[in-house]
Amino acid sequence: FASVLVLGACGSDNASEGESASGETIEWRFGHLADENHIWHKTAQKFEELVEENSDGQMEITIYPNNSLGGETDTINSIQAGTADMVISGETLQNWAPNAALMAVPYAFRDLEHVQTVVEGEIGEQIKQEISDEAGLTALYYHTRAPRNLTSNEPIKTPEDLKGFSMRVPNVPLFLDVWQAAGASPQVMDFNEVFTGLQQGVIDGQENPVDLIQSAGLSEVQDYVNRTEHVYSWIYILVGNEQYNALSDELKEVVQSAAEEAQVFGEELYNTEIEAIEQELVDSGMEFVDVDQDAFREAMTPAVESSLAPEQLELYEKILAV
Ligand code: CS2
Repeated sequence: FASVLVLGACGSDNASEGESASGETIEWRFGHLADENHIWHKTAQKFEELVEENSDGQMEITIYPNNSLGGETDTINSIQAGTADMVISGETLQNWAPNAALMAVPYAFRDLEHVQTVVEGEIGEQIKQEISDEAGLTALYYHTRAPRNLTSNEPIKTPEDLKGFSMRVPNVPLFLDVWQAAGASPQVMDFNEVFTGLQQGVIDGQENPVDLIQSAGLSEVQDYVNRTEHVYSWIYILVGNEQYNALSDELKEVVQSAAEEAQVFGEELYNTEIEAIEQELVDSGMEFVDVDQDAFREAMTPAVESSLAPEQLELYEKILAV
């Protein structure tokens, strides 16, 4: 009996399958806003599978799609409070780390190659560090994103068409500023409230990449995708600093290597899936409208420059110069 007690007491060398050194299974709750068919969810499942397998069950990750763990901002607050553990987030983090705004500045990034160069370089590292310092979240891997487009029930080709147009934006102060400057009436709303808002006519439109337009089933309540392509950006998969730092070095290594594999998995999934989504939206009744992108850029850029603080402007200039 004594030998069992001793073995049980030392834990780590003899933890039975599925227990960490402390003998407890570490459970992470991972919330995000996309649906189960989305690239982000499939990549999150890959990450989950790798962590659970390679930790010999010492860690369990439960993924909550469709904002079923709460909206993006609420989930960030829950992680900071310790009642959730992981989230997919990006420019919304500017509410804690101002320079996260640079992840999604209208018309700052030329294309996804430009995004990748920035996120993999010193600017990306600086933003990641600030998110850790100011929001208490550790970025594990990221997804580059298709461009954001404006959806509506009347074609919108220039900012002139935005008069009286009420639209939803995510909890991103910079987005409120630029869409107001362009002539729309933007309001903040959680992503999972957008469909109902459109269905009930509370809002006339919203803006998102085609994959999230599809994920939220917006073809049922929106007729047009106006190719503003106003934001190329990236988004992080994040865990709370405290949750991550509580791991043993061995489990940190398991999480890091799972994140590296998930990064590659997500990139491959994006490359194979994103092209088909536009046609799927057309097949479900949406019409893609070419717009005067220069007019939108000219309408939004002054608002970008007046909305950003000096340090953010410095990074903005650096991004433009990459
Ligand atoms: C989504 C989010 O809610 C939305 O519109 O596109 O991913 C959005 O980009 C968040 O603000 C990211 O932090």
